[in-house]
Amino acid sequence: MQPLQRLSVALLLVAFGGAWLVCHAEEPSALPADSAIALKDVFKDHFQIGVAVNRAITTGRAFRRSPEEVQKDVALVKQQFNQIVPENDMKWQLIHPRPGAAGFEFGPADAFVEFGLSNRLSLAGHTLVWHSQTPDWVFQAGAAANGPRASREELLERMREHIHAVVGRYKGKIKVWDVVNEALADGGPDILRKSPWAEIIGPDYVAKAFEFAHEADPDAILRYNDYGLENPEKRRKLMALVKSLKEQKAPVMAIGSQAHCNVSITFDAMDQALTDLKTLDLPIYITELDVASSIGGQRGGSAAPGGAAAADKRLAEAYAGLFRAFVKHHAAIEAVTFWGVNDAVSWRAQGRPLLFDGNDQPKPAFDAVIQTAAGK
Ligand code: 9MR
Repeated sequence: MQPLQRLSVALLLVAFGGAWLVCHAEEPSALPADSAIALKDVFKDHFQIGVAVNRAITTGRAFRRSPEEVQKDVALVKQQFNQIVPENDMKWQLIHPRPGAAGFEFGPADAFVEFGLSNRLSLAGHTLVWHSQTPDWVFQAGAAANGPRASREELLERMREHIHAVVGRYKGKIKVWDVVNEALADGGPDILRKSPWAEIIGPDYVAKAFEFAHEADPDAILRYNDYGLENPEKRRKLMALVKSLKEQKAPVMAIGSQAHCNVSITFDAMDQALTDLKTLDLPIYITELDVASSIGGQRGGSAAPGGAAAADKRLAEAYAGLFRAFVKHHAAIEAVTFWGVNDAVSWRAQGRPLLFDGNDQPKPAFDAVIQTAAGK
């Protein structure tokens, strides 16, 4: 700044004096220290950068976080991301808890859509058909609490009604849907897991769900979404399922790879996964990215050895490997979506698996990810 400019800035400050200072002093610092750098900008030539948001963020109402924390989380979403997905609010149990047309609870899902549209964020819907978080009545004859199971025809009709109601409501607003979630079996020879969907309808339930979603919104991109695709055996099943869906002429239009990883993940593992998935010739979305850095189970586990700094370093290395692979294959990847905005709200908070800490400050893994955009 030239001396003359400096002088005029100083005069301006004196002129607006107290009011300026009070105004700014009262605003909580909502942005990370280096607020100039945003993931969505750094990767704008590669893919969208998304985040799963919870109800506190979309409604602004404090839930497990203080009002100030929620305000900071909202600011971080707007600053860093250009795509959102609801972490829970479109799951059957929450959006359609009771039978019949009057059994829907659209309020929180509407709030998600409104939040996204008013902040010009791309919207993904999650999820229409899943073995988990689906009320028992869905699988019962007459939607009764107990009694015999529904027939194939009855369950297909219930699935059709649900998909038409949910996808139809947000037609033209939600551009991409996780139509079927986690249908693949873990381990064993079976391709599909034994879920009530598969048991009652049969293996074509997956194709049917895609047909119904396509009827409800012919312009929506319809994803098949699953986890563990870094594992070659699970990936083989995914590829068999998608090939079979294509043979059935089901409108499967994209692959969702959740990518709930652990710190042992490497560039090579993700590179190989993406190389294989690309042979399906469908766009790939990384839908639920996080990297747990604690040891132990998925949700918890003991503290990482070597303390926080060592854990931060390992996490940064793991994320760098992943993003180097994403950048290498960026032409096939539409979006990379993190499963939560920060460590405090993550479903596996103890594993501190995200790029921002519980105060919404960027961790070393954030810097490592940013570096990869420039091919480092
Ligand atoms: O993060 C979600 C958590 O808050 C829910 O309790 C849980 C059950 O609905 O689902 C979590 O999200 C899951 C996602 O919907 C599907 N893939 C695995 C995710 C992590 O469990």
